[in-house]
Amino acid sequence: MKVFFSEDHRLHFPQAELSGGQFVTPYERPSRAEYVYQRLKQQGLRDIADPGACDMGPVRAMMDPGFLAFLETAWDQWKAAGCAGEVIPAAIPARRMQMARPPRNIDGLAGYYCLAQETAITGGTWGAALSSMASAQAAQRHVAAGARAAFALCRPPGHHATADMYGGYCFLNNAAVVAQMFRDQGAGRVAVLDIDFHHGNGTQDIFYGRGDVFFASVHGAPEDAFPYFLGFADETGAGAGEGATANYPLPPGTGYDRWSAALDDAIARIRAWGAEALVVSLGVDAYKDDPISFFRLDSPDFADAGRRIETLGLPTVFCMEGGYAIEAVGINTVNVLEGFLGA
Ligand code: OKP
Ligand code: ZN
Repeated sequence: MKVFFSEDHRLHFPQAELSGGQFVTPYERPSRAEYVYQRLKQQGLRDIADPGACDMGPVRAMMDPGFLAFLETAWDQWKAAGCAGEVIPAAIPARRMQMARPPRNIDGLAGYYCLAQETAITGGTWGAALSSMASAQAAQRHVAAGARAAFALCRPPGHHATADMYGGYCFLNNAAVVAQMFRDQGAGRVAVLDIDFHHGNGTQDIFYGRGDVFFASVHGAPEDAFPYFLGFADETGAGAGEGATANYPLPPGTGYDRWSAALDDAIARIRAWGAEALVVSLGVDAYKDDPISFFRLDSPDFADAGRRIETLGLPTVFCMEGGYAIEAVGINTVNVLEGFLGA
């Protein structure tokens, strides 16, 4: 399986994550990608290419222009305003406040485009987010050209980002753009299967009203887990998208039996729906030792999950999302790919 990976992910290395009322070293750190890269090579998945530049066409077509302009200039505006630290807004519009009036003030503007304040923007964030998107796009082009599957080693991840919000360590929604690229190239129906521990709220939001992209997510129940405010089982799509969203929220302590039953159901839904291409939001934070999650999957379970996903028989783009048990992230991610390959 061909892999796309950009060293430019290192441009995004914030020092601060708001956690438990303190600033801690971010869980989403560059070494995550390095461990996956090393494990790929160790396991013989050595066909690893730099993706080249991000194609801004599909990004601009899907995302809010004001949001993109904000991401690109946030650091410079923050510094120009005399702010000493990384970009972390203090205030976010909440119930009954104005949702359509982006402020001029950069602290206000950052809050306007932010969905979770743990995620800092730095001078390198925009470049890293573009490089992550470039890997996803290159993987999509590789599959569109005839490969059965490809792996985009995306960092930073993307599935929490909407068309107009960043947060949850995500800035640009790689998986959503890949799904849309398949549609633009002629696939009638595309599915996104999100197996990251966290609900893919951004991807769901982008496709919620559409009947051409199916979204399925197996994740920690929102009552107990980030992103808290989306990912309930009764969210099934709206309008033309009614029935094209499937959520499998699962409780603390969920092990592979229950998790894989949800995965099987999601796979059956995608099969029955008639998807022609598949995008997998591949997070491995369902792992038992993940420091910010509460499922109990073990490393061999990830290989079994990859095997089950393969049974769909679809052209498949894997986009890296989360996973924070640093060394195990490499093993578990590559296990999914190897399970898919039948290795
Ligand atoms: C991103 B992805 C830790 C709380 C972290 C944000 C989690 C973002 C997960 N103090 N909250 O889906 O893996
Ligand atoms: Zn996650």
